[in-house]
Amino acid sequence: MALYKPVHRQQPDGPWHDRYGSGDPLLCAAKPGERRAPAYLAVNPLGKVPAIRYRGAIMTEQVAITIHLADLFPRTGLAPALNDPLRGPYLRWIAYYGSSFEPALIDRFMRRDPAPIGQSPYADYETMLGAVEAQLAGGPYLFGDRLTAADILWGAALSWTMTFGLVPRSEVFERFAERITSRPAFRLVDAADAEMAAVHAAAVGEPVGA
Ligand SMILES: N[C@@H](CCC(=O)N[C@@H](CS)C(=O)NCC(=O)O)C(=O)O
Repeated sequence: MALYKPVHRQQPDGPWHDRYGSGDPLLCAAKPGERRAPAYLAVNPLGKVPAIRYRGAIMTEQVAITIHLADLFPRTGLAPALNDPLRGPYLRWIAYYGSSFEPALIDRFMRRDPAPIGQSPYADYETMLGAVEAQLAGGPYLFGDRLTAADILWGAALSWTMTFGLVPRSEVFERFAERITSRPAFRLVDAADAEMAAVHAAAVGEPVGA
């Protein structure tokens, strides 16, 4: 499986190539310039990350990628099965992320009013976020004790949007984001990101984060 993500560039011989174990090079779109270069626009014409290539098929859109990866690795238990009553709510909250939360977030970031309620995909910001908070209030996860890929998506998103002040640091959001981002698997990926960023920075002779 090839992964295209923000921090890194092509590293076919790097340790991650082996770790993903797919025989596919790990391709990365590290910098805005690289994301708009023809090679990456052939992957995603929007120049956006993430994207994956799995068995020759390119896939973009984080919501779809989340669903697909969780389904591909059933041993993780992160995806309710098709006949599980939780499957519908699970898909609902993953889709809500892309269809309601993100448009609202961008309007908030741009200090724009939402479209009139009948046209806005998310009604209004407070209502949109209030629904997320209500869903999380019972905890510890979106669906009580059951951890799913939807939690991973939301935990990461709430963590960074609170950091940027776009989502208020309510107790419910903070507790949930901390619960997700402190998971050993999450920490492992964070460490891997830092490791790849360092390798990338050394390869291009730039400071990390440049
Ligand atoms: N519609 C895409 C949007 C992804 C997106 O907004 N990606 C951002 C990072 S999270 C990006 O690539 N920004 C960098 C850029 O446009 O250069 C999805 O849902 O996956």
